[in-house]
Order: sequence, then structure tokens, then C-alpha cells
Amino acid sequence: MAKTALITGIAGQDGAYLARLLVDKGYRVVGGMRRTSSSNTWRLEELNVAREVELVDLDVAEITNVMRVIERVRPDEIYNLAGQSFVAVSFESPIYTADINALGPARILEAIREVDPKVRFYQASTSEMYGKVQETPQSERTPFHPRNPYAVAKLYAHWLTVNYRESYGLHATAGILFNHESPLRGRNFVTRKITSDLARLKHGKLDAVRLGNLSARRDWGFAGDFVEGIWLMVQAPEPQDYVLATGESSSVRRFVELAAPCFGFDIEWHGTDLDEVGVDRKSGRTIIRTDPKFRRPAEVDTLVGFPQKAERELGWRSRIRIDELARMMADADDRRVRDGMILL
Ligand code: NAP
Ligand code: G4F
Repeated sequence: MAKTALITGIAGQDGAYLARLLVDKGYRVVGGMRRTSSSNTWRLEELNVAREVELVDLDVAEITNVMRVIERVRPDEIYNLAGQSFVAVSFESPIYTADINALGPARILEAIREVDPKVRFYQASTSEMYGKVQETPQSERTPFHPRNPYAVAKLYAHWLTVNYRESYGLHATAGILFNHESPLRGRNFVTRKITSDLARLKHGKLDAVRLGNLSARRDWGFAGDFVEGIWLMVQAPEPQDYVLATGESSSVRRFVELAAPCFGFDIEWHGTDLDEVGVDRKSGRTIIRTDPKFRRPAEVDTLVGFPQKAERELGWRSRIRIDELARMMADADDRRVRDGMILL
């Protein structure tokens, strides 16, 4: 009989890619979405999977809602992708972020204990938990030092997942995922901000792209690759935690340099720090500006993961490299703006 998966946060980037993967594997997929005033299924539609999943109202802030959905759906596997996922917002709304990112998973774990402890659980942990990094590259054994309320909340959920596994024998796994992007990434995040703003700039709808810390470095992979790793973790005979990463780190500046040629720009940098600008060599036009409002009270300077455990034990590999990723995202945004689509 087909397995049933419940995905919380199915309308987000990872939710959409995971839904596509699980439907293709023959799962019955039930997707939890928090209720909003307008439909928010554009990612599922882009991946042509909206009609193949059952959508339910599921807000991880509400324990009774979580409990009832699990009782009704009777999933074999729960993938908890729901989250207030934007680090910058967590400095402005730390309590809300904790409610969703820390207590949300606690509610689901309690519901699993209550309704059916055989349900397998996946928690979306994050490389942000390494924060002020204690060693490079970061692996499952690297100590954590979170640098923002988002990561602090995620760290609670991470340890709670480990604790419920150890205390109650749940098949509960936390995937420590480094940044993964795609054409379906939210426009707040820096990679998609760069590709969508460069597209608007090329088509005359924006004067300059305004960014924060250009020197921050991240290990950027492709979300489509990463959801395969998520699924593999949940299939493992024994639940364990795994790092998923590419093993390569690049700066925000480098991502701009990779994306810009896809729009016909060739960037050279002038100035330093808050005065740094990116100028298009061909036209002499300043197209990248820095703005302190996009800087964070405490920054995570550099992240790079060591995914050897996932490679060895799960047979997982990150396939798409950053140059291909930048091109894929740039091409999608160029097409969207050229075709007059509203950018989401
Ligand atoms: P995303 O695109 O922001 O998706 C998150 C989803 O969670 C959205 O659909 C959002 O709904 C939903 N959500 C927010 N609050 C909720 C609530 N109270 N109840 C139910 N759903 C709620 O993020 P993503 O990139 O797909 O990431 C998925 C998860 O992995 C997140 O938990 C994120 O923190 C974590 N993570 C992401 C990365 C990464 O690089 N992408 C790396 C490590 C960990 P709306 O659509 O209504 O906003
Ligand atoms: O794209 P970002 O906002 O992603 P961040 O903070 O690394 O978080 C993402 O990845 C985490 C995994 O490590 C996830 F857990 C989390 O949910 C999210 O998906 O910022 C990346 C870097 C930061 O150092 C930021 O300061 O880019 C820098 N940056 C520079 N200018 C900017 C900007 N970030 C944003 N969002 N906007 C800017 O203008």
C-alpha cells in the first residue's frame, strides 16, 4: 500500500520540491498550509504537483489543529518544513519565531507521541545553528553557536528531536541543511533577491540592486538535490542526524558575479565595505549598491559544510554547482520579468 506523507509548510520552496519527489515515488502526499487570505500555491503549480496533493489547513502554532490533522491523515512520515525561515525577521520578531520554529516542532512531536509513536518525523534543522563557527568545515560533530533568534529557536527544536528519539524511541531525524536555493526561493533571500532584482533592472523596472554584507559566505546548493537527502534520511533504518551541503563556500559578491553575465552585465567592484558598489564594465552604470539596512545585528560570516556522513551512509550527493544554480535562477527570473509575470 502507498505510504502517506504529511508535509508541513508544503507551500514553501522545500515543501514544493519534496511534494514533487514523493508524488513521483508513489506516496499519498498531504500538505499542510497555514490559512491566508489568498491562495499561495504558485510553487506547487510551477512544479505541476498542485493537483496531486491533498491540502489541509495546518498551523504549527496551534496544538489542537496539529493533533486533529495527524489523527485524521494518519501519516507514515511527517516532514516538518514549516517555519519562520527568514533570519533577518527573527531579530524583529524573536518571540513569534520561537513559537513557530521551536514550539511548532514540539507540538508535532507531542502529537506523534500521543497519536502514533510509529510515525517517522523529519525536522528541518539548519547550518545557521553553527553561527559563529567553532571549526571549518562544519559536520554533525561541530559544536553550535547560534547568532540570531532564528537559529536559537531552531537549536531548541534540533535538540528536542534528538531528545524524543533518545527518550521515547521515536524515528525522529534532524537534517542540518546548508543553504539551498532554486527559482522557487522566496525573494527575501539573497540569491533570489539578486536574480530577481537583476532581471527587473535589465528590463527597466529597477535602478539598482541594494544589498547588505557582500562578504558573507555561504555553502549554496540546489533545493531539488537537498529534498532527496531529506527523504533518504527518513528511510534510514535507524534515525540519525545528517549534514547536507555542497562542501564549497562562496561570497554574496561571488554570487552577484555569477548571476550578472546571465543578464548581459559584467561587474567590477569599487570602494570598500559600506561604500562598495558594483559597476557594469560595458555601460559604466552602477548597478549594485550597499545599504546598511540589509545588515544584521550579528552576522554569520562564513559557512561551509562537510557532508561526508550523508554521502557515505545515505549515498546522497549534491549535484548542481553554484554556477549552474545561479544561471538556473537568473534564467527563470529573466523569463518571468520578460513575460510580464508578477514576481512572487
Ligand atoms: P520557506 O520557503 O520559507 O517555507 C516555509 C513554509 O513554512 C512556508 O510555506 C510558510 O508558509 C510555512 N509556515 C510559516 N509559518 C507557519 C505556521 N505557523 N504553520 C504552518 N506553516 C507555516 O522555507 P524553505 O526554504 O522551504 O525551508 C523549509 C524549512 O527548512 C524551514 O523550516 C527553514 O527554516 C528550514 N531550512 C531551510 C534552509 C534553506 O536554505 N532553504 C536551510 C536549512 C533549514 P507561508 O507560505 O504562508 O509563508
Ligand atoms: O539569503 P539569506 O537571507 O540566508 P541565511 O541568512 O543564510 O538563511 C537561509 O539559510 C539558512 C541555512 O543556513 C536557513 F536556515 C534559513 O532559513 C535561510 O534559508 O542571507 C545569506 C547571507 C547573509 O549573511 C546575509 O547577511 O547574505 C547576506 N546578505 C547580504 N545582503 C543578504 C543581503 N541577505 C539578504 N537576505 N538580503 C540582502 O540584501
